[in-house]
Amino acid sequence: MDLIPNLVTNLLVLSFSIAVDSPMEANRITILAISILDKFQMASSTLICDTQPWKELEAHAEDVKKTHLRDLLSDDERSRSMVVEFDGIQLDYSRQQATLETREKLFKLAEVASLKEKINRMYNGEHINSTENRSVLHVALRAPRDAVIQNDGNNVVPDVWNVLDKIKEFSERVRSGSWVGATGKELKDVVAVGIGGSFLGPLFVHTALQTDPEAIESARGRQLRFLANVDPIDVARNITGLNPETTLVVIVSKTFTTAETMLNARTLREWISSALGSSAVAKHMVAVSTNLTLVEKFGIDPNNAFAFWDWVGGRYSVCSAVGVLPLSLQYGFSVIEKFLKGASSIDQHMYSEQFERNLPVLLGLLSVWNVSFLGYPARAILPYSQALEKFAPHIQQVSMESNGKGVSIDGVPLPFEAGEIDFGEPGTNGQHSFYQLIHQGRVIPCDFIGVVKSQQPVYLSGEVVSNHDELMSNFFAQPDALAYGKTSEQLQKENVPPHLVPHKTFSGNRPSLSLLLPSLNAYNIGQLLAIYEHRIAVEGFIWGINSFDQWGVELGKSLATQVRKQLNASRTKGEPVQGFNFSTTAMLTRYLQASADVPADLPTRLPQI
Ligand SMILES: *[C@@H]1O[C@H](CO)[C@@H](O)[C@H](O)[C@H]1NC(C)=O
Ligand SMILES: *[C@@H]1O[C@H](CO)[C@@H](O)[C@H](O)[C@H]1NC(C)=O
Ligand SMILES: *[C@@H]1O[C@H](CO)[C@@H](O)[C@H](O)[C@H]1NC(C)=O
Ligand SMILES: *[C@@H]1O[C@H](CO)[C@@H](O)[C@H](O)[C@H]1NC(C)=O
Ligand SMILES: *[C@@H]1O[C@H](CO)[C@@H](O)[C@H](O)[C@H]1NC(C)=O
Ligand SMILES: *[C@@H]1O[C@H](CO)[C@@H](O)[C@H](O)[C@H]1NC(C)=O
Ligand SMILES: CC(=O)N[C@H]1CO[C@H](CO)[C@@H](O)[C@@H]1O
Repeated sequence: MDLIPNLVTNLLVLSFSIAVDSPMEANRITILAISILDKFQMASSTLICDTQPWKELEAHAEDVKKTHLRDLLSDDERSRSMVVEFDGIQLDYSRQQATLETREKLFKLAEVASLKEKINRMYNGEHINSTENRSVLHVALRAPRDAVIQNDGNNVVPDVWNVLDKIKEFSERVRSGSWVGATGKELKDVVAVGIGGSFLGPLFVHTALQTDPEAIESARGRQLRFLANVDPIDVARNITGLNPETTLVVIVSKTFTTAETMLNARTLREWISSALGSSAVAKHMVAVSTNLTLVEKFGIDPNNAFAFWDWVGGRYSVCSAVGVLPLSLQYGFSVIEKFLKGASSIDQHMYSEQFERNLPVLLGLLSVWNVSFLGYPARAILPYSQALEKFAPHIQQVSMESNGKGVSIDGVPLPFEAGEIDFGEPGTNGQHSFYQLIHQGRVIPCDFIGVVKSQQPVYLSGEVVSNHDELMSNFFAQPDALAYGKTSEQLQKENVPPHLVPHKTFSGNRPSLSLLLPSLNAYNIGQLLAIYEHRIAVEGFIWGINSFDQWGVELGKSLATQVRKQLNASRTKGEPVQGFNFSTTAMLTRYLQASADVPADLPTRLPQI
């Protein structure tokens, strides 16, 4: 094992000894020695689970599992030190199955995982998306105008602001009615066509703003809709009631080749041109893409294409033109700028705050603790706000597509599970659905997200509390119900019939954390988004995986290509199904036979609803 380091040392000694007489050769030998050392370090790169802090945490978890949250929570000093506040947001993680010692050990793990260096490398534009040799700079998308963020030696912030300024100008023209449709009518309705990251993030923000008083005012008389799934039912549903004359379609696809998005785009192009003529397309369709050639070929004026960059991953793209364009058309740029500022505030906090007070870092480390040491694979995201209805579906993609990996960043198979299973529903709806399992079945750590001031306060005279206080009573009660549970002794004291005691017992000791936001305006929505984005990055940095690629989505796509070809060949030329295994062949054949009424020459037919 010492062979390589010895060789390197000898080479360096040699290079030193000849440095005066043959400086060129000496230089060459030094470079050789360094590159050998580099390769060696890569090959022997240790997995995080082989480090001492990881092993200590494993041993420590055995101790912590013996404690009950009831006892941990009786220590006020501990609880006090597990509340952190930043920029109006309060995080309480005292109901985590963790002691002060756990926290210290997690910080040690962060150190050996080089967490701080990895965060810095992300912000410094290094190519941390190594499988694709790209930097990961969604933080640049919301950086202030005068910030400097480098990618390959160029400051990208001016490029970001060029696009933001262009969006501001364009959205103002559409909203003021100076940009009109082909028949001279104002464009009041927007359909954003995109899938995955081009859909879930913008839908989350749109849904969250829909009931915010300032956003309501600025969106009066306007509609924003989304079209994601390639299922024709989605087209039918989402264009129902829209008039092409007053509709602007935004096509969102980085490469302008995403199969689902482009078929939906062609469908809406047909919907517009069959009503208004093909020359209407340039007035009614714009694009968010990096491929201007394909945009133009499609019939969209490349001047109406809004750029983003290869250092923006789809699931991290809501702060780029992907989200900012449709959302600004609906709510006006000034509202969306507040959203960007909220995210930027968390970006600066994540970058500069010490770990003890750093919300995303604490959240990320605690998630690793749960998943890797306590063995809880899932997480429930439970916002007590209907406006956050689409938050869990968005985080599902950010988290599961980022961290659902089987190998380390160096390609070594992981002997532990990375990633977590995210799901969730707003409370109190979730309470009437899956909370039973969380209270008495499996242990699923929960994120409770609450808001101090409702977007839509409602009071009824004569009621005990306001409607929002009623909602929040649940937000405060559930975490304690999970943590403390209810013992059989308590039930006996309450004279519960003995045969019901086991059914009414709650084991407790179920971890959760609580995040309390001051309100839910555009700024707070930006903060919440960035906290979760960074939390997920922290988890990936600790596990030592690449949280920024998504190779797992490729295989299904390429197999679908083969099926698509077969369907065309069978329908147009009657070719038998071949090249598939028995099961697929049988089902494809049945599908084709039972749908033989689909015309082979495909005359155009739009949804009829
Ligand atoms: C990665 O990208 C940089 C600059 O963008 C380039 O100089 C370098 O050669 C690339 N590395 C690989 C392995 O492709
Ligand atoms: C449109 O489609 C998506 C699913 O693809 C759905 O989530 C959304 O709510 C639909 N409706 C509107 C009005 O955008
Ligand atoms: C645009 O797409 C075409 C076809 O896929 C490709 O050949 C071309 O290189 C792309 N251009 C850019 C700038 O990505
Ligand atoms: C990383 O690179 C892959 C492949 O180019 C890309 O699809 C992904 O979006 C990148 N991720 C980020 C966060 O930039
Ligand atoms: C573990 O800890 C986090 C952060 O405290 C908590 O919110 C979450 O519910 C837990 N579970 C998982 C799997 O992350
Ligand atoms: C579908 O099949 C027809 C004839 O069988 C062929 O001409 C056409 O190119 C095929 N379409 C595609 C997109 O492969
Ligand atoms: C025996 C057989 O037909 N195997 C096929 C099963 O399906 C895979 C994936 O389509 C094919 O690659 C095999 O050839």
